[in-house]
Amino acid sequence: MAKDKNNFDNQRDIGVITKEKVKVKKPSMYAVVLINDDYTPMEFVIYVLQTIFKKTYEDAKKIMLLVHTKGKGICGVYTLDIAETKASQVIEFSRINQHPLECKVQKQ
Ligand code: TYC
Repeated sequence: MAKDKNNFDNQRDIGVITKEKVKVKKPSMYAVVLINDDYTPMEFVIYVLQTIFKKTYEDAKKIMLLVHTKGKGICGVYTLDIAETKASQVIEFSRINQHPLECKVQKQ
């Protein structure tokens, strides 16, 4: 094998050294926005925030009151599939319990 003084095999080690640049994009994030209404009981909204959005009672109450006074509010930010699943769970659970609670998914 023909090697030079640096132990480099001139016959075989030919070609272009390339450096692969792997680009990893962060996924787009989506907020689940809760909408106020005049009929859904406050305790029901708190329960929804605790069970579907894993909030503590105190945080759930704060979010509920914010939505109640401001008209809407973010209950969590997730990737699209998770945000859509949580929004569907809110609607389904509310309808089962005959409440008109609404929420929507909003791109961040
Ligand atoms: N406004 C409701 C009431 O007074 C409570 C409520 C809060 C409803 C937040 C919906 O997303 C909501 N009972």
